[in-house]
Amino acid sequence: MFSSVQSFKSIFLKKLESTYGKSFEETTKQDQYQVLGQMVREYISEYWILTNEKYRFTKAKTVYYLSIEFLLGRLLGNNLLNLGITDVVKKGLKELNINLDEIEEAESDAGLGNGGLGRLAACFLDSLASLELPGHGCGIRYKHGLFEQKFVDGFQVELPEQWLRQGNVWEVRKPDLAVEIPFWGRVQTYHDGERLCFQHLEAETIMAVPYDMPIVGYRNKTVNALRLWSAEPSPLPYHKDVMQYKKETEAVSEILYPDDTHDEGKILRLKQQYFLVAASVRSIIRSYRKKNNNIRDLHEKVSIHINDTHPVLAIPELMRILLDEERLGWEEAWEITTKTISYTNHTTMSEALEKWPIRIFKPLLPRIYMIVEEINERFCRELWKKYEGDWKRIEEMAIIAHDQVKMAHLAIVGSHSVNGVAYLHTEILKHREMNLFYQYEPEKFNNKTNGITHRRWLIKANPELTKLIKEGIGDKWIRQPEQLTELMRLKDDEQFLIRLKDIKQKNKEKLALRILQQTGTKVDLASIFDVQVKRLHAYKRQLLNVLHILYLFNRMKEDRNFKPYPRTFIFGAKASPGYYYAKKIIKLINTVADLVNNDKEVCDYIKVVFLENYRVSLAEEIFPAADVSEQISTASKEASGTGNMKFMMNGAVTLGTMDGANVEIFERIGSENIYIFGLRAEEVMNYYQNGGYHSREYYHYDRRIREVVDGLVNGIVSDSYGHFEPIYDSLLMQNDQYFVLKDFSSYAEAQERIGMDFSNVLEWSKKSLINIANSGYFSSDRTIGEYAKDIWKISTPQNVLQ
Ligand code: 26W
Repeated sequence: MFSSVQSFKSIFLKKLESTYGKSFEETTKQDQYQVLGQMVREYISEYWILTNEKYRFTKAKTVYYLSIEFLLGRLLGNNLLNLGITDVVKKGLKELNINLDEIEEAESDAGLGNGGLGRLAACFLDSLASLELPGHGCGIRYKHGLFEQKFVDGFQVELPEQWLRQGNVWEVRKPDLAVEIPFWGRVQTYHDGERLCFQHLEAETIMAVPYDMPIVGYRNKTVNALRLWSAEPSPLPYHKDVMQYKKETEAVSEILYPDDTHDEGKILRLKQQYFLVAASVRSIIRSYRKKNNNIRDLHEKVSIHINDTHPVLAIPELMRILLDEERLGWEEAWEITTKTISYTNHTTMSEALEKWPIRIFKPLLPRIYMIVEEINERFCRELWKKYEGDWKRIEEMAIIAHDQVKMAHLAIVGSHSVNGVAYLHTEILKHREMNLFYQYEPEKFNNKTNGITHRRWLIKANPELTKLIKEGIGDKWIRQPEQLTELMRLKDDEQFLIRLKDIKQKNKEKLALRILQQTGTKVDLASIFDVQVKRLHAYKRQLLNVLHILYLFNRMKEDRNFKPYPRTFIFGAKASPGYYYAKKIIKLINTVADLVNNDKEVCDYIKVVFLENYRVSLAEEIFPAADVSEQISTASKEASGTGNMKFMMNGAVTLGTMDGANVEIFERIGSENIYIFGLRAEEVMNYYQNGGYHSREYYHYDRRIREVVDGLVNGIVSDSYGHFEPIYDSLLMQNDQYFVLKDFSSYAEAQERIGMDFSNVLEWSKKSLINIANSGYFSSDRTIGEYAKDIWKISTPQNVLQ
């Protein structure tokens, strides 16, 4: 089918016409996408079957990555790349006068995630398959992914996302593998001889139907699966009101919660979590049972990873199966469970730590609640042995306390490995946030610094740069990204540096076109493209960025001789619909954009662009075009960041705080190739503990700050729609929790250095090259290699069937 341009072309044409019953000329880009997608999926299925046979035959240990989010983005281009058939397809289409890029644009993003955590899961799947590791994802097939964002008068408006409107060519529905998940009802105990048994009665069941999506490895014939569960009514509902029952069931996989970090505590969310976990664990056990007969060896063949605490009910669910269905004893079941499960923490922000009130938990999941209670009791008893009399410690560590179930505590207690996502983050977990648990079981804790797949974020997103790198150092780095360090040989090669700069320039031109199309703003191609794209959060400090823009504006207005190096400030960010403050910041950025872009004296030097609906496919256009990467979170708050790595790999230079993985980027490239500013994590944490920060002093003593902050309320950036008092108040009345004013001057100073350094074309290009050369470490292949070896104990199976 893809063996030659000719055969591809003829099959494509025939299929196109037979599928749609119209002549080739009449088909739309969407028709063409659908048919090409189907062809690719068919091609994949052959390898999919072989991969599964290999796994079955070798009985290889398998990891299941449970995640409430998978932010995949588009799949066509990525699958073509990994299958190694991009060129054949591109050439064939070209002969038909079709541009592959346009077909790719007909695909909607699979946006089943909020941000970092969900995208990390997607990168991990790509790496697992590319490293030929037996590892599958388990998630929810939300009918609506993360909302579509529009700006109306500068305000964010959310529209329901509709990724399944045209169907999904990549998925395979497997109704024969559906499983029933019970909710509500009551638990009855009875005796079977000596044994106390439990029965869940009068439950309301929901059917979980799996849809499998192929995850294609990079040119290695490996195809793993992402199994997404869809909620449907059970065939025999005992309900009288069938319509009502249908609606309530389908609600479970209707929508992705658009909230990151704020735990809303809604029943539906807990339902989603148990739905994911119960369906996944049942299907994991079923597949284990097909190949193995002793359930006691489960942990030798299966590893279950929980991505943050959202799937933590996998722990009591596995216990339930081992106890109630397999009839093992508690100790035995517990040992198997903890040896099977491992857990990653993605945030230390207390608002994000999940806690469920017993009043919600217990009636919804009666049997699971009993098990959690017993886990808690046994755990507290163990603690008592070690810390007899230390009530306070035991209370603080308990899984159930003050009428709440603490999901992070359950995750730590019920797994054999707990990891953070960057060196600094893990240290903070060990020595602050989870210190009591670290004291109790230090050997559980470990770090796995995040990574990104260089296949999507470099090879796919930046083909020109990929070509240049190949010319410079060959292509070993494609399978071994750490080999990118070979580029260091070229750091003084002027010709190479010029070509690198030219590619950046081309990518900037492409992005400028997109900006013009979407916003009507014309940007200066010679300006610095200074980019901040990520979820909108107070701690990520988009505010610091925009206040600095206002400062540049003020200064230009008051001093006609002040001419900053021209800059285009580019933003992309969604705010959680209920996050009032974040939405204010969006309005502020849009208001500042209006002010700056329409000011005759300023707009030749500064432009502000806020791109709507930031998502994976847009990100792929943005990273390759960035000169400066804004990673300016309050130190200690950003667990890792992964955007920072995508920018770096595409040759942008970081302007950042010593936070998350920025610290590790800094360590690899040295201070000349990154712009570091602001408080360190230690200092921030000391201020939180001991006080001593008074934001008003910075307001009073720094005229730049005063003018900018006053501008929020005195009419400069306020308009008929709204003033920015809440932001003003957060800075002055609530003592600026995120140290925006404290870090302002060192940020402004770093920006000034950037302005000066950028004009030295060769020097800047060298920084860019050094960033690229050292980005291989941040490939998710390295990260997944570490998880596989240290946590999951899985390896590439022997290829038995040639
Ligand atoms: C309770 C709702 C909720 C939803 C999502 C709480 C917390 C989350 C996530 C933990 C938020 C998240 O995406 N965290 C990000 O994870 C990335 C991948 O590890 C890190 O790079 C980011 O620093 C971290 O903010």
